[in-house]
Parts: sequence; C-alpha cells; structure tokens
Amino acid sequence: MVVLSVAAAAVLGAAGVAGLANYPPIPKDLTTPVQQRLAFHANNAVAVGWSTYEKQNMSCVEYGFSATALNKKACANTSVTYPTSRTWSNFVVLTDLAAGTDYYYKIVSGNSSVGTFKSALVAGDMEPFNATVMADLGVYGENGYTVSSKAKRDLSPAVSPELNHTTIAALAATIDEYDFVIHPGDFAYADDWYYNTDNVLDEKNVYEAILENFYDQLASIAANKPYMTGPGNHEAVCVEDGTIDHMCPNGQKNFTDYMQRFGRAVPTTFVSQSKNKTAVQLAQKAAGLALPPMWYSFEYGMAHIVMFNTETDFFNAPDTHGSYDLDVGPFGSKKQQINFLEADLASVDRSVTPWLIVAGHRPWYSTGGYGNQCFACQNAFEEIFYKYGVDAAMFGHVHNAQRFMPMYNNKTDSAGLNNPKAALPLVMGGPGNIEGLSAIGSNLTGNVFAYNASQTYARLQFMSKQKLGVQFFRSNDSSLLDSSVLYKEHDVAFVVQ
Ligand SMILES: *[C@@H]1O[C@H](CO)[C@@H](O)[C@H](O)[C@H]1NC(C)=O
Ligand SMILES: *[C@@H]1O[C@H](CO)[C@@H](O)[C@H](O)[C@H]1NC(C)=O
Ligand SMILES: *[C@@H]1O[C@H](CO)[C@@H](O)[C@H](O)[C@H]1NC(C)=O
Ligand SMILES: *[C@@H]1O[C@H](CO)[C@@H](O)[C@H](O)[C@H]1NC(C)=O
Ligand SMILES: *[C@@H]1O[C@H](CO)[C@@H](O)[C@H](O)[C@H]1NC(C)=O
Ligand SMILES: *[C@@H]1O[C@H](CO)[C@@H](O)[C@H](O)[C@H]1NC(C)=O
Ligand SMILES: *[C@@H]1O[C@H](CO)[C@@H](O)[C@H](O)[C@H]1NC(C)=O
Ligand SMILES: *[C@@H]1O[C@H](CO)[C@@H](O)[C@H](O)[C@H]1NC(C)=O
Ligand SMILES: *[C@@H]1O[C@H](CO)[C@@H](O)[C@H](O)[C@H]1NC(C)=O
Ligand SMILES: *[C@@H]1O[C@H](CO)[C@@H](O)[C@H](O)[C@H]1NC(C)=O
Ligand SMILES: CC(=O)N[C@H]1CO[C@H](CO)[C@@H](O)[C@@H]1O
Repeated sequence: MVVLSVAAAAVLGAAGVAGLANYPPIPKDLTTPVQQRLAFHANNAVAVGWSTYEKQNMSCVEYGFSATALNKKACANTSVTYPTSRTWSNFVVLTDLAAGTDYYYKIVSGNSSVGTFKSALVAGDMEPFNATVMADLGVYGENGYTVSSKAKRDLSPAVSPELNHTTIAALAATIDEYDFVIHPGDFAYADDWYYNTDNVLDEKNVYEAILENFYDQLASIAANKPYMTGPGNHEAVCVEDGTIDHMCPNGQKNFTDYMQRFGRAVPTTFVSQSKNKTAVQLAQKAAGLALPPMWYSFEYGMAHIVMFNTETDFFNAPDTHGSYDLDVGPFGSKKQQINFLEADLASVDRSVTPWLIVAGHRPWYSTGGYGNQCFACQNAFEEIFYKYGVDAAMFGHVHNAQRFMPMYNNKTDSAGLNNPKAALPLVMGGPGNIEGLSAIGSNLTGNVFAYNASQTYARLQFMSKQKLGVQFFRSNDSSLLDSSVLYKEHDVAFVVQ
C-alpha cells in the first residue's frame, strides 16, 4: 500500500483538467456494446452484461444454436449508471439453455457482432473440464500499467488482447482450453490512479477511465467465457487509505462499480440436483442468504464452487473496520455470509458434485510479501471449510503464485495430496497489475511452490471424480511452471468432519 501525498489527497474527486484521463473514445453509435461480460446466472441460464454510452430503454440479446439462427430473444429494461460513470450497465438473462451447449448470441444494437459461449454442464455430469483462475489483474494502458512494475507505458488506451497485457494475451491464446474463469477480486486497480502523478488533478475521471479501459480489454475473454467474480480490496473505494476515503466522490465508494457491474449477473445459488430433500432445502436456504456478487455459489459438472468475501461481512473484516478500515459494507445482515456458507456447504452432495471449491480474495496461508496472511479471515472461514471438507481454496491478494500442501490450523495435513481432510490452499495473485509482483518472503510453512519472477495464471483441471489437476503457467509464453494432482476418495455424499 502506498501512502498518498497531501497533494493527492487534496484533489480526491477532482475533475476538470482537460485531457488528463485517457478515456477510450466514445463510439458514434451510442448503442454500441462495450465491456461485455458473461456469467453463469442459474442452472440453465447465462447472463450477458455490457455497458453503453447512453441509457438503453430496452436491452436485448438474440441467441440460438448457430450464428445465422439467433431465433430466441431476451430483454430487460434495467440500464443503470452511477454519479461518476460515463456508461450505463445493461444485463439480460438468457434462460432455458440446454446444458453444456455452444450458443451464439448478439447484443441487439446498431453496431454489434455475434459472439459465442458454452452453457454450464449440468451438475453431476462427470465430463472433464478446465477452469482458469486468477486474481489481481490490472489495466494496461496510459493511466494504468502492467508489464513492468510501476512503469508507465505509452500505448493507445484501446489495447487489444494480443498486445502487451501478457496475461490477457495468454488467456486469449488458450481460450479453447478452459470453460470459464474464476476471478476472486482486484480488477483494474482504478484506486491506484495516483501511482501516475500525471493523474492527480483529474482523479474522478482517471478512476473511471481506468475502469473503462480495463473492462474493454477484459471483454476479449469475458465476452466469450463466463467470468465469475468475487470482491477484492481494490474494488472498495476510490483510494485505499482509511483516513481519506470518505472524500471519495459519490459513485467511487462502497464497491459501487463492482456491485453494479456484476451484481445482477452472477447467481445466488444453483438449484440443488441432489435427491436428498434436506440438501435441496439447505440449498434453497443458501439461495436466500446469498448476496451476489459478494457471496454466492454455482455448479458446473462435477464441481460446486463457492465465491466468498474476505473484505466485509465477518468479525474484524479488513475493509469494514479491520486492518484496512475503508468504511465499506456491511452488505448483509449480521452473520449473513457465515450463515450462507453453513447452509451452502452443508447442501453439497458429493455424489452429484464431488469437488467442493471455494474462492476468496485474501489468503491466510501465504509465504509473505504484500498483504501477507489474513488471520481474521482464517478465524472466520477455516473451521467451516474444514467441517464440510472443502477440497481446494483459491486466493489472490499476494501478487505471485503459491501452492501449499493441504493445511488446517496452521499445519500441513499428513496425508498430503493423497486424500487429505484439509483444503489445498492456492494463491493465484500473479497475473500483473500496477503494484508489481510481490516478494515471496520467508514463511515457507507448508509451501511447496512459489514463483514471482514473471506474471502467472492458474488452471484447475477437473480430471475425474477423484483427480483434480492444478497448474500454474507463466503468462509471457504459457509455459508450465508447476503441476500437481490432488487425489480425493469422495466416497461420502455429505462430508461433516
Ligand atoms: C462500432 O463498434 C466498434 C467497436 O466494436 C467501434 O470501433 C466503432 O467505432 C463503432 N462504430 C460506430 C459507428 O459507433
Ligand atoms: C427512451 O425513452 C425516452 C423517454 O421515454 C425517450 O425520450 C427516448 O427517445 C428513448 N430512447 C430510445 C433510444 O428509444
Ligand atoms: C420494466 O419491465 C418491468 C417488467 O417487464 C415492468 O414491470 C416495468 O414497468 C418496466 N419499467 C419501465 C421503466 O419501463
Ligand atoms: C485442460 O488442461 C489440460 C492441462 O493443462 C490440457 O492438457 C487439456 O488440453 C485441457 N483441455 C482442453 C479441452 O483444452
Ligand atoms: C441428506 O443431506 C443431509 C445434509 O444436507 C445429510 O446430513 C444427510 O445425512 C443426508 N441423508 C442421506 C440419507 O444421505
Ligand atoms: C454499503 O452498501 C451496503 C449495501 O447497499 C449498505 O448496506 C452499507 O451500509 C453501505 N456502507 C456504507 C459505509 O455506506
Ligand atoms: C495461525 O497462526 C497465526 C499467526 O501465528 C495465529 O494468529 C492464528 O491464530 C493461528 N491459527 C490457528 C487456527 O491456529
Ligand atoms: C507462518 O505461517 C504459519 C501457517 O499459517 C503460521 O502458523 C505461522 O505463525 C507463520 N509464521 C510467521 C513467523 O509468520
Ligand atoms: C521475489 O521474491 C524474492 C524473495 O522474497 C525477492 O527477493 C524478489 O525481490 C521478488 N521479486 C519480485 C519481482 O518481486
Ligand atoms: C518470460 O519471463 C521469464 C522470466 O522473466 C524470462 O526468463 C523469459 O525469457 C520470458 N519469455 C519470453 C518469451 O519473453
Ligand atoms: C504491439 C506491441 O507493442 N508489442 C510489443 C509488446 O512488447 C514486446 C516486448 O516489450 C515488444 O517487442 C512488442 O513490440
């Protein structure tokens, strides 16, 4: 974290010095969709989200099984914006989709093209698949950065993916090798606008320009692959400094952009496919307690995946009044997130979805470096994850790649990767952002792999009911850095330990 200069603090919210913010150009046709993003929305539904530079009275998407037969149409009238934004956020839910099927879709506009996506495999389908996982991916471009730590690079802000954002380029190059993306927090790094001193006189616009550029860049992935998000500290406020964040302009506080962008797209929970009535009821209860995009769950073939929130909504939550104290949240009622996790995890029928995976932003197992270990998070979540036999827990926040042995109570599980009871912790925070990569540090308790020499992303390879591959890749050449396989018996339908 960087302490803001007095000068920077004095101009929070400042707007007016023409030309400092490198906004992308506004298209002539104001119905042009930008910043497209897909998400699994329910068992048989995918949400299509996008932004426009004018309010849409009606937002519609046509879809079908081929590019020339877009014979279904879904619409919504919920084009929304917030005070500092130039864009309106639109989203439409495509329902009644066949499972695991390739669809074509077109956002209805004077200026749009046909895209594709694959709907979710039905829960219980044991077909192997891959998911890409990473957190802490920042913008590339004039108001942002990425390739080398803190270096400002002067390219047009409309950077296409094959250019120099190495991780987005790698994900674009390997797009046929995974079905969806899991990104637990820290997008764009708009709140790091002041790293570039040129930005200081135009905070309000630069913050928004970074968001617009980042989500334009990300659309090369997110318009084609469901992009499942969780909150990170960099979504919280316009500046990550608990003493001055109250000066942020309205619209740049309390996760506003994140809530508006993803809140209506991601699901609450999926309807349970278990034959056990108690499990079905628990899943319904969890649906009522879910608060997307802060905490929710979804299912894909052999996996039940839970996105949880390490920023707000638990005792000593860092961004509320814990270590960061950013005056954000809470979003739910008292204990709502914890009660959601209890109900959701208890509902998971491993004979339907053998793999139970969780993803949150801050790790408690980490070798050190920036942000280090979140023990308030460990206190809030570890016990409940252990109780219900979570298989793997994915994190970011620390800007490098780390794999541990399965851990519980600060100790390695003696079974190692061979049917452990404890969850396998992974840190996937190395795809690149303005803050640069983090030092590996010196706490090697349980650590078996750590890499910070270059940008990275990870892949979960769901191989079978009993085998989960975990691979870390270097972004600049997609070379494999680390590969392991977690073996789990998965012979108990409802794990309680
Ligand atoms: C149409 O959209 C493309 C980007 O998809 C943009 O470059 C172009 O300017 C738009 N055209 C008009 C007329 O708005
Ligand atoms: C949207 O509705 C408003 C108010 O009814 C109307 O003035 C405007 O022309 C409409 N815009 C479009 C693009 O249809
Ligand atoms: C939006 O659509 C809903 C349901 O389709 C309808 O009840 C509502 O009146 C509409 N709102 C506006 C502002 O058109
Ligand atoms: C899934 O990932 C594995 C390991 O990285 C790779 O060998 C395989 O080709 C991927 N599957 C698909 C469908 O691309
Ligand atoms: C049904 O599910 C509940 C938890 O959801 C579990 O406690 C119970 O053992 C299950 N019953 C059977 C017969 O598996
Ligand atoms: C942030 O937003 C949530 C949800 O709207 C609200 O409950 C909470 O009070 C807000 N927190 C602050 C500090 O404004
Ligand atoms: C793990 O270690 C940390 C730091 O020493 C400590 O604060 C925490 O209570 C420990 N957690 C458990 C579950 O033992
Ligand atoms: C190192 O990490 C372990 C496991 O989380 C923790 O128990 C221990 O307290 C940490 N040690 C230091 C010196 O931070
Ligand atoms: C990587 O970690 C090592 C060990 O902690 C540290 O010395 C080095 O500076 C780090 N490199 C980067 C790029 O952060
Ligand atoms: C990728 O990064 C690594 C580590 O910095 C470097 O050794 C390697 O040469 C780079 N590869 C390419 C193709 O740039
Ligand atoms: C399009 C572009 O600017 N590509 C550059 C990406 O970065 C590499 C290494 O710095 C350059 O060689 C490319 O020209």
